Amino acid sequence: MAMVAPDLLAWITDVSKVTRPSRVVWCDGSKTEAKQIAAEMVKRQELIKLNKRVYKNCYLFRNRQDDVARLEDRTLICTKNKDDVGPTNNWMSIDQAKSMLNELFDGIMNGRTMYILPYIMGPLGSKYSEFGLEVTDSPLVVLTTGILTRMGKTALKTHKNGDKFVRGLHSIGNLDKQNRYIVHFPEEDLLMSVNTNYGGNASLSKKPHALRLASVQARRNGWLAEHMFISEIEDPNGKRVYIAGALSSGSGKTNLAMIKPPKIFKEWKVRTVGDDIAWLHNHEEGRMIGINPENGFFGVAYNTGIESNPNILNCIRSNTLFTNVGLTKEKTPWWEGLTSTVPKDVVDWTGKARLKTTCATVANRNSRYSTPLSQYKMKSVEYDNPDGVPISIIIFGGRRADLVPLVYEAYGWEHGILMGAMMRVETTAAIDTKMGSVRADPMAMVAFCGYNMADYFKHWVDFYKGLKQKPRIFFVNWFRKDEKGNYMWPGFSENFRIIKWMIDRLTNKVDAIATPIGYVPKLESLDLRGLKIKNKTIERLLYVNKSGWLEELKATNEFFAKFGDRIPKELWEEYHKLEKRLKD
Ligand code: SAT
Ligand code: MN
Repeated sequence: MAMVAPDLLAWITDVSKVTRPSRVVWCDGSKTEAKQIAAEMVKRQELIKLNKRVYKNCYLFRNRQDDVARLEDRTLICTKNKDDVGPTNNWMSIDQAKSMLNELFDGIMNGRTMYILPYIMGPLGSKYSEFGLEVTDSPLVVLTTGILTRMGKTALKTHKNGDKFVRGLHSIGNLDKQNRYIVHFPEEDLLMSVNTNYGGNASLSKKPHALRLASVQARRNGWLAEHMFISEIEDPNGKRVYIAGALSSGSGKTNLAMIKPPKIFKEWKVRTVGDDIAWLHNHEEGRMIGINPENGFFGVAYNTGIESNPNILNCIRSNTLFTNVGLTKEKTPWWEGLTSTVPKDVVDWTGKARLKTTCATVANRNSRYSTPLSQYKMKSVEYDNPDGVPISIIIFGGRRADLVPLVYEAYGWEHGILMGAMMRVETTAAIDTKMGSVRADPMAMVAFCGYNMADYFKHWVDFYKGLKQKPRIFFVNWFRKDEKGNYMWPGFSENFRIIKWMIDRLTNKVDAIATPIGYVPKLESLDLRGLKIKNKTIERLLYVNKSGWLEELKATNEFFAKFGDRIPKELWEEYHKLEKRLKD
């Protein structure tokens, strides 16, 4: 490839000396290139081409069975001072990590092709965007990065010799789980991942760059890198509001970003700017501005269907790469929720026939689709706007079977930040760990904040303080269950009613009730037309259980205690105010 800046070449030379690939390919990001790489994979039986009549230019990839989710205990952050990463991250000294990795990467690409992927996170020509270079021996990563980022020639041109850039080195290795590591060196913008091939572990532009490294840079430079979707809501008069929401992985963040309002709101439009990551800045005029650094969606396929996300179904009918879903006889992808009955003769995500399998589900619970944002019909045109969009509402939320109301609103921004910092949620299939246990996941960032979370909370406080127009902060929980274990709120499209309530709150159109934990909607202020739900159920969904919340505060106290005296005083003040309200 012509015109490669000397600093990029120098790094590639260094990396090649260690990994010793047999072939080096600079990726140009073209369709032809992706097709050719896919064709080679199909020939090697690493990839399955799907039925082109119904899934045009779509493929299925099966990850190895022990490599289908992020691996948190093998995710390391290496810094000079251990305290800088804090108790929620795994630290290793830079020297120890480098000597371990040098050994693991030694000759690792022997006999393989090394692909070089220049990419930018964020719209072309945006001052908020960042350039990175991932080196990988995984053709899967090439295809995924091609869909999820702006990758190739155009990206390469934006880099000038001497400018900072993020360096990512990845190898599938032999997928040895004992030696599987995802390692971050935030002080030198360096990422290394080995013996991995699953999405967030191997595609370094996504969580490793756009969140873990970016969060560190963001703190240094006065912005925020967040695990948030961004959506554009247009009311019947054409007025647009942008909301950003942090929900833990596997809690319906993508579905919420793409929500289709129920019939009675058909004059409202929801368009998507991003579904997973938001970079938030303080604009010169004091508004919060957000961009989506990505260029595609890496959504959970399992349980995605006409009810949970009707909008995405068309989008994933072309140019989409599926991972770990089932395969029908007609060579179409299948997962639970796509249709109501399991197709006869379907092969499960491990490649086995239904009758012979030991898998409980046809698709893996963390099966995914990678699909280009540009072809999503309900995208906001602003997703590609270098200036970003102004954010008016921040949402936090996660999966909780009890305690946390359907929605509540912060009394003020400091209180809102505490709400995010106190967030505790049930774990999901997105991480390689026990599902369903409750853990602290502040701002849905516990797995993605690249530095000490106490400092992160302080940074949130400082950032918000600097905003002249402060977005209001809300908390949602779509996942409350009754005694029988049934969901009490219908969720999906109906969640739009809650979004609408938030928007009405901005203009003080609707009333709320002050409770110890924040404002909850007055029953009459929720637009429930056309929804069959008992008032009693809504009341229960909005009920604030004081003793339960005092228990929750204890858990937060224990969590905060892990950070010693580093938790900012603003949060403690809010904490004590909340405690007092609960005890009164
Ligand atoms: O981390 S991934 O990007 O693979 C998916 C997620 O957990 O959000
Ligand atoms: Mn995510």
